[in-house]
Amino acid sequence: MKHSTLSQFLLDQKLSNLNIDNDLCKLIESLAQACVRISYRVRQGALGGILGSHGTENIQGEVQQKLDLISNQIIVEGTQWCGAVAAMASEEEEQIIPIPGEYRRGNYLLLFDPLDGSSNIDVNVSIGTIFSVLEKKSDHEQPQEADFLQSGHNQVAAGYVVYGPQTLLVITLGNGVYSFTLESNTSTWTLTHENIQIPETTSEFAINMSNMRYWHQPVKQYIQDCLSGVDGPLKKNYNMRWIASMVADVHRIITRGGVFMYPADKRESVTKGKLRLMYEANPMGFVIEQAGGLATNGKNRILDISPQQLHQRTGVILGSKKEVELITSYHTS
Ligand code: AHM
Ligand code: MG
Repeated sequence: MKHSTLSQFLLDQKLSNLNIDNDLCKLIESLAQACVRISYRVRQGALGGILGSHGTENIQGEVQQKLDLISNQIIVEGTQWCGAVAAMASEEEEQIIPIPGEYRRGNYLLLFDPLDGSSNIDVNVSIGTIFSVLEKKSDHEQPQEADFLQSGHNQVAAGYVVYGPQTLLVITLGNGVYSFTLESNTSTWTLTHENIQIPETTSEFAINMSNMRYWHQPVKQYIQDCLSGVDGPLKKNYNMRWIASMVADVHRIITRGGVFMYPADKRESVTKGKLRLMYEANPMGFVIEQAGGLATNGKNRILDISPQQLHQRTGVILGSKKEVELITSYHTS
């Protein structure tokens, strides 16, 4: 494999794919650079005064951590000037974020969860940034919320950065999944994994088991059958992992297979799911499918859901193809 930098990789992609233009490359590069700065702030920890709650709530009514807001600001400031973005939307902001008048406005819509898994910041467990890029399809000079309400299959790029023992950027531009490792001394992203493929089968699931009493029957039954191991209908023993950082759980699945589930359940706040369609499910769904896996809400393909609201939630079941098909069969039988 050629250990190219992110810039070299994007140039190669542009030369071989007519759908990738200069503006998309500029957007990805400036976003990746912003994530270098987030990575630095994450690593400073208590020394940088970034731990703890900010004392405010986001549109979902969730408490915002200091690092949620710092990361949000770093991404907005790090990408708004690049000339490629029409407008942005963030999990942490109620309204869409316009591009200030002094900068050129491009044709791409950037959506992001600046710091996913933020309950893990203070306990020093892997966290991440998730992003999704759409094209503005309307003639609106100033993009509106409706411009963002496109199904996930329209994404032109998506991915995540995981701030873990290594800082990795995992990205798809619609032709496979690639991963870059950050060399922090030189702030360089170097291609380290290409054409990533998720194993089709698995015997590892990820779900927050403490919610079992709220689950609907298909999820309860599937997990019950997993727990029955070789003596049950699935005739194999399962292992379980739950990091409570979607980026870290998805990255494990990208690396060695598995399924990740955050289904809709009977809790009032989770009737439509917990995770956000536009900032979490769609970008992760795109990455997972591009790596040969599947992403559904139990019944429908995530990427085919037609969004009605910027901050809408969805159930999520994603990962190894055959296991997701199996879980889907529990929902349809
Ligand atoms: P966040 O965007 O507020 O950080 O919430 C999303 C996170 C996911 O990373 C993770 O899979 C899930 O919430 C964990 O939820 P729970 O604490 O209910 O297990
Ligand atoms: Mg999140």
